[in-house]
Amino acid sequence: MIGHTATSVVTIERFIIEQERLHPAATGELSGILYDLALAAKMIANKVRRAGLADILGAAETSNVQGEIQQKLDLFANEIIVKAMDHTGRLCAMASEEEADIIPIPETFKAGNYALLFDPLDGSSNIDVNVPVGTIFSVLKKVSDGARGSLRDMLQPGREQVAAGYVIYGSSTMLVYSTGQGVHGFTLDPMLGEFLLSHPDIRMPEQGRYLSVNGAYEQHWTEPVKALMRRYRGLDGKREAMNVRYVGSMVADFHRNLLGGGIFAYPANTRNPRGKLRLLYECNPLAYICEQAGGASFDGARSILDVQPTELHQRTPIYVGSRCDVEIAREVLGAPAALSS
Ligand code: FDP
Repeated sequence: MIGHTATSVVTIERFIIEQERLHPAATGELSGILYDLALAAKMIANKVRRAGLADILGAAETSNVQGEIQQKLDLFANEIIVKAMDHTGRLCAMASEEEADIIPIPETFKAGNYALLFDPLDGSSNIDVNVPVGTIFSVLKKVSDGARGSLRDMLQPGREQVAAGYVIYGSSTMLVYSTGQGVHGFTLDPMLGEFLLSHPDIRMPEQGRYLSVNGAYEQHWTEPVKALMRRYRGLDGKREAMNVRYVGSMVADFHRNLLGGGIFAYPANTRNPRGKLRLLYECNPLAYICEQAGGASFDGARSILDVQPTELHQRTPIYVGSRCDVEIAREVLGAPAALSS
């Protein structure tokens, strides 16, 4: 682990370079992807910050721009990421929650050795009410044979991720990522326009305080899921009650639980038997971060990271968070195998 003193200012660029030096065989390609994502995050943060001004700016700008700022921020974020990444020669293809098919690298640009999957603006229904939203990303190594990427590169289990992370556009903008050597968080200094290391080597508490779940679906949960939620809330007398905190923006709920301890759950229910959240764009990257920070993940049968994806926009039930709290899910939901770390 790299030692930094409290007074040393470590930019994300310096941190990535220092991490890269720990791997003599590294080509710098993955580091380049992370810088490019940090740049895209700054551009999206800039748009998100102005979202609340849309009505006021409307007086000075065209109504088209006004509409775009407010309603199409997720499409803007999508375009920002695609344009920041497609020409770099580092990616073989991309996939986005906003697009039906994989996004090829244009023939005019060189293709690289990595695939990028992302949710450009998670929780975007919260934009209008000034609640934090986020960007989530996952990086996989190219495994297909052709010169350019294919669906096969995208449909790899989460355990194969070589990097994953998220950006939260909250009271400050933070980028949190892992390349498999712990989880590190950077806060955007708006005056410098730089992400600075603020949360080195984040460890998730073993047992958490917070339960993040949308209780409005209780009537549609199965009996085991109802029993599990009663356990978390201390209603069966078998554990201390957790505090229920649900923002409804997965990145925000996950981020709070990562730092404070807790579990985020989006169970399957009778209306959504496969859950709601997307395996490749949301669940895999956050499960990877969580497990890297000492937490765990579960889909009702196994770790999220062990699920073999079969389609790009696959959904999955998810329980992700503090290790002991996820163990309880396994115990109560009766999954056969022990969780892998
Ligand atoms: P949203 O629909 O606002 O984009 O990914 C989808 C997501 O938000 C998550 O961020 C959030 O945790 C979840 O859906 C909220 O869904 P419910 O409203 O069904 O609870």
